[in-house]
Amino acid sequence: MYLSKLFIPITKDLPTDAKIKSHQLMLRTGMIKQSSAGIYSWLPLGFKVMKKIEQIVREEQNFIGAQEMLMPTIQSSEIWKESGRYDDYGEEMLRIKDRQGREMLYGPTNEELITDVFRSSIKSYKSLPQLLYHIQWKFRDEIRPRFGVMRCKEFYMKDAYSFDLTDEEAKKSYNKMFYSYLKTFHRLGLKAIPMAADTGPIGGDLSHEFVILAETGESHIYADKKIFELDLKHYQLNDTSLQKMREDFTGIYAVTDEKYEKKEFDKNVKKENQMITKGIEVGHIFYFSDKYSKPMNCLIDDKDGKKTSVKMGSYGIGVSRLVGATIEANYNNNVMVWPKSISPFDVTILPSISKNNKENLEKAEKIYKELKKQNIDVLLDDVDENMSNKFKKHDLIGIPYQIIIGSKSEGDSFEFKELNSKSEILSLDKIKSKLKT
Ligand code: P5A
Repeated sequence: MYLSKLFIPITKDLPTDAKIKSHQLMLRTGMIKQSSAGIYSWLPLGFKVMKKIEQIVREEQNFIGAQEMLMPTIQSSEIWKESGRYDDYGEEMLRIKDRQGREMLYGPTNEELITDVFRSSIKSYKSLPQLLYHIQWKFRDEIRPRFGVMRCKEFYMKDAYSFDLTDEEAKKSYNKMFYSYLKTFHRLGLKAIPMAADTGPIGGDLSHEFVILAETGESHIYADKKIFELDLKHYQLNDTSLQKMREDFTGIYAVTDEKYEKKEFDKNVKKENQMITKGIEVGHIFYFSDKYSKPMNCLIDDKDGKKTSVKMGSYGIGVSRLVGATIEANYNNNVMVWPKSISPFDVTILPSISKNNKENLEKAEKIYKELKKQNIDVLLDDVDENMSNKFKKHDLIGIPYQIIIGSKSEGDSFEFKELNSKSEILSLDKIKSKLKT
């Protein structure tokens, strides 16, 4: 893509209403555009990053055997009346009526809808376990939407639901998701800490939230640094190993302010390992057994032909929130660097261009074609402006590699820079192989 053709409305001014870095940057680089309070359009650059995140989430859900489907955004109030949550959910639920006067709502979450789908088709324990997920917009009429895409009214969520015969079996599904979440966040270049959590309006008595460290986070975190020494590589996708994984990760002290007690913290964590910081919740998993299946009469036959309520859990990742959260976790010294796995482009070419000299632009175009042939997603800055402005702009956009075509490039060698490190002069072949790894 040529920068001059890209729909990327970069603004020089600092948005006055944006309080945190990710919100400022997303507005300045034209990743999003607010449409009304807490509701955004996703412009090409922002949309590209979100889609990359979505794809990693999808691959890791598929890896543990979860099956993708798609449920609608608009739901009927009937099923929410059956579960008893229609009144409980309160003003966060956006309630609407269709032309027949039927009460509908824009789904804030899908426990009821998936239970309805499940009960109409699965009747026997023989079809269990099942893990289903979709990636879909949600709406919560947040009283104070803030921090851009981090807490908004309309947001994009991956939500998964597990169905098992017994509580014991259901915990195995819970462990699989726990593993999948850690792997997903790792691939996104994030250090996520699982923490025991309150269950709020979703319910149940077993729940973990996954929190990444960032000074601008909404939750305070008290944790043992040892949590970062654990390595997912030591666990495999089988029930025994995953149970051990959950015990290892949850055996290390890590709580948010809701559960923090100084005495406990001091007792459990050595002074030098104590970490007190802030974090952003990027995922949340729940086990609530028959909280929805019982009132909604979602029954299955067990081995003896006896009817029993299916045991369920639900598992959410804030896909749109992750775009902002990743910026918060990576922004440093006025420079943004996207993790390679989700960067909007793999590399950017920056030729020094002037009215009288188009040679560098021609070189850049040649390299552009070469890289494209290798399936490298490349952005060429063909805009006629001085290099210092170009660098400033690209510091905002945060593409991890730059090929700079100016006085230092000679023949087939070019200045190659990994953001936040020194540049080096490399041949195009070397550059290609660096970009491929
Ligand atoms: C789990 C899946 C649920 O809704 N039901 C289905 C359960 N959990 S949750 O914790 O309420 O939300 C899951 C994740 O969605 C993101 N999120 C938000 N993102 C942006 N704006 C919001 N207002 C918002 N609310 C929740 C979070 O990442 C959360 O972990």
